[in-house]
Amino acid sequence: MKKFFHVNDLGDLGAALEEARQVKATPFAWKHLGLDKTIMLVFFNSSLRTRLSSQKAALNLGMNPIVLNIGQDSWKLETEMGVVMDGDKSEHLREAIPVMTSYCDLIGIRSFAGLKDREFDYNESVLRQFIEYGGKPVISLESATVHPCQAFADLITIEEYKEKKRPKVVMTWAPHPNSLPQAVPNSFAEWMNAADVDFVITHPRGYELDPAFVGNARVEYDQMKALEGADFVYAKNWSCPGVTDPAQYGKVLSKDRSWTVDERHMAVTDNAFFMHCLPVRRNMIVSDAVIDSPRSIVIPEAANRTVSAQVVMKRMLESL
Ligand code: AN0
Ligand code: CP
Repeated sequence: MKKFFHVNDLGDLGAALEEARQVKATPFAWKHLGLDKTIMLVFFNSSLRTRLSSQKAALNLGMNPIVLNIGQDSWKLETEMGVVMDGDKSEHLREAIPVMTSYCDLIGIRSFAGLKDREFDYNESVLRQFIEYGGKPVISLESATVHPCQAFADLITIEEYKEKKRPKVVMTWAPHPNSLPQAVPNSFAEWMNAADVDFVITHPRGYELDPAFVGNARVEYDQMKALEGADFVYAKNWSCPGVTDPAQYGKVLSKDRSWTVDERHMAVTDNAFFMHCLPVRRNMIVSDAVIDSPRSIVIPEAANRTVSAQVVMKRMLESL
């Protein structure tokens, strides 16, 4: 495996889930694979889970992780081509990428959407440069449009907790004070469409996700109706994807707290499990009562981030 951005990169999803079960059961069984191998984890943005779970996954495989925080530990990097570099950016990705990849065997990148220029973000312009100029296998650790390590961990978690063969999974938009990327909901939709689940998306009008990710998923604008009979409630905020009006891209169109997932919402589900990728803002995205309830599985969900990252790194090491 040379890149990990989309669900298709894993090939057969059932086989990948079986591999995840094995990795979780015996995490140190492939330590030989990473001997004398190095993974570089490059962060343009903050992270708790991705940073730690990626390092842990690499260590489980016997690999050496090197973590770089761009702009804090390193020079600030320019990402756009053709600009006169007279601002605060000291170095261009064009040089920084091949330099970084000369020191490693695999590379993971966290580079959030800028949420200013839809075309730049939806072309995955930063990640593309890592592929073009890096020449090493690339993992998206949340890039402009996708967060595949999260979505894979989410699917692993749903497989572990499901009480029905084909559970109903509802992804609901929830309010947040800031403008957040669409990477998490995009990937979750992509992965749920590929999985054997009954998938429904609910959000206020104007928050329609890119059709490339929504696929044939059902979209229901009435949140309570969408949640009826749900087995899993997956809450997430995202900013306006700008599908119908690119001028609205990245805007916060609503802060309607009636969308905050609380006991009233959970009451219409089939005793659903509550999920969120974290970090989560309590009493904005979800009420204290729901996230603290026994049906909240946000912590095991986060723990599975090590498992998803390890499967991906294992496959990349196997194909070096
Ligand atoms: C980020 C986002 O919504 O994409 C990271 C989530 C994993 N969240 C925040 O910036 C709060
Ligand atoms: N869920 C997730 O990716 O968390 P971090 O932003 O803390 O890495």
